[in-house]
Amino acid sequence: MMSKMVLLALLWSLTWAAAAESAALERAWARATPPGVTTAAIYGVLTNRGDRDVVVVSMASSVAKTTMLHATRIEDGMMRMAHEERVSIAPGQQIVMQPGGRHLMLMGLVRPLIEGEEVEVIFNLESGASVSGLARVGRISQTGYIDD
Ligand SMILES: [Cu+2]
Repeated sequence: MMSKMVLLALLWSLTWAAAAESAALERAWARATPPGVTTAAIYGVLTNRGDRDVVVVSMASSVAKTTMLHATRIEDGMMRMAHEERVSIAPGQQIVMQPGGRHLMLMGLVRPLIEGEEVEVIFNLESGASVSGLARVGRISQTGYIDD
């Protein structure tokens, strides 16, 4: 009787986890960083695969003290970056992070990003769930995601 209840609880939690896991980070990449550089950007596509809005409220990465979403705008001919605190993605929609546009800004790198490695990024959602993904680190001169 007890084990049946535990099993039911486990099944319920698995179902809940599957329903919450409704977004995915794909084609994520970053450039390797030269020694001494303390900031980096991660690019990629975050897609809402679920049937309700996904609201991203914060990000984290083990390689940086601070990770946040930045938008890039041109103001008076100057490129400026603005922190986006809360981003809502409707079902089937995505946010595209690419050079010159939105990006994940890593500040206070705890170590350089090394070409060939993968860096984990975590998106914390308003629901309390989180989505993690891996960004491939390419050359310092890389301009986009490189397929296998
Ligand atoms: Cu930035």
